[in-house]
Amino acid sequence: MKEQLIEIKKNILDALNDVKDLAFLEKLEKKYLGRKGEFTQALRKLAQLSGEAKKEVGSLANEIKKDIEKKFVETRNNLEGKTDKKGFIDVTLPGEKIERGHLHPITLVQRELEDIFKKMGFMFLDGPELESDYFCFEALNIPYHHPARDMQDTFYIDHKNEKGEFDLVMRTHTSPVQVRAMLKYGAPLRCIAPGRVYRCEAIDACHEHTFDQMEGLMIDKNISLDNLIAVMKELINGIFGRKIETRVRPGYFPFVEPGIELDIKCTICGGTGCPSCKHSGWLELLPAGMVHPNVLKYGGVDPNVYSGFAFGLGFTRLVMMRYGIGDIRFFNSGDLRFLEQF
Ligand code: FA5
Repeated sequence: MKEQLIEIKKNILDALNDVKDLAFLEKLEKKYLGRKGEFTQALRKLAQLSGEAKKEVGSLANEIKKDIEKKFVETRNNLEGKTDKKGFIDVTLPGEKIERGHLHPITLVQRELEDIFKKMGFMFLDGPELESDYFCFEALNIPYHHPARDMQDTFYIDHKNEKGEFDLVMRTHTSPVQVRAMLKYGAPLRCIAPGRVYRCEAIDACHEHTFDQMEGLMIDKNISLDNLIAVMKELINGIFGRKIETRVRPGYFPFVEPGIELDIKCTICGGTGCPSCKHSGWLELLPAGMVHPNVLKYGGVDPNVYSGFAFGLGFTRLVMMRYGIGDIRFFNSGDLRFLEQF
């Protein structure tokens, strides 16, 4: 009987080596291990043995049964594309796609802007988002009780100085970097400082409470409005790669004199009016001006020797116009359907 069991085992293992599909595997399983299968029938004969012979053949039969079942499981796993415990990998299976991250549209345009400004000799700076009242307003020619503070709705942090005044704010604009840069690097100076700013704002298609700006500053001898307009044109042409209609109007900011506003024709509606441009056809994008002498002094730069211009690009709005995004609220929404388009 021992020989018979060994013979059946050999036949089963040989047959399993040739299995090509699950249907055939199931047939074999039935043929050998089913109720009327060859191996099952052979085991039944064990009952006719007695004593030592029954013990000996019984233990061999158990061993063979385990081997056969193991081989059946392995064969089934291979056919179903699973790996066995030894780490078998079927290299012919198609690979699994690994999701890759990508850059946010703001970062993409920021890199383009950095390329444009690098060519004009500007360096890139960073400033703190939690800013002192001094750098955010005071050093920009906006004293504590000046009504110009109301132009920017501000998130104050619950922290007061010895005079009992709130002295820490989430920066409302990137302009504090102007004075920080002058104090650190002196004149002459060319820099841009992109970054996040915060305002207690009523939200709509073109206003967010958290958005990006990019400050620009150039200080040297004999800098004039001509230099400012030339740099602004370079910026607009570089980003849009085509002619975009612009208009310049006077603007008021306590830290520049004179101040201007450069608007671009809305690229979403082409100027006919839509929610992104508050139905005016124009988008306020680039306020700028000649740095006020008081601000130069706060930065330790002599206004009798140096002059300079500064601008505060509405960065998030520029990205909207660049990609034709009709609603600013998409940027902070975290909605992958939006983000995955870039
Ligand atoms: C300023 O923040 C000045 N610091 C800009 C400046 C710098 C002027 C240097 C002169 C010299 P304003 O508050 O206008 O200015 O904001 C600048 C730009 O930010 C706007 O033109 C607009 O494009 C964008 N902006 C303003 N508020 C919002 C908002 N709530 N959501 C999205 N973009 C905004």
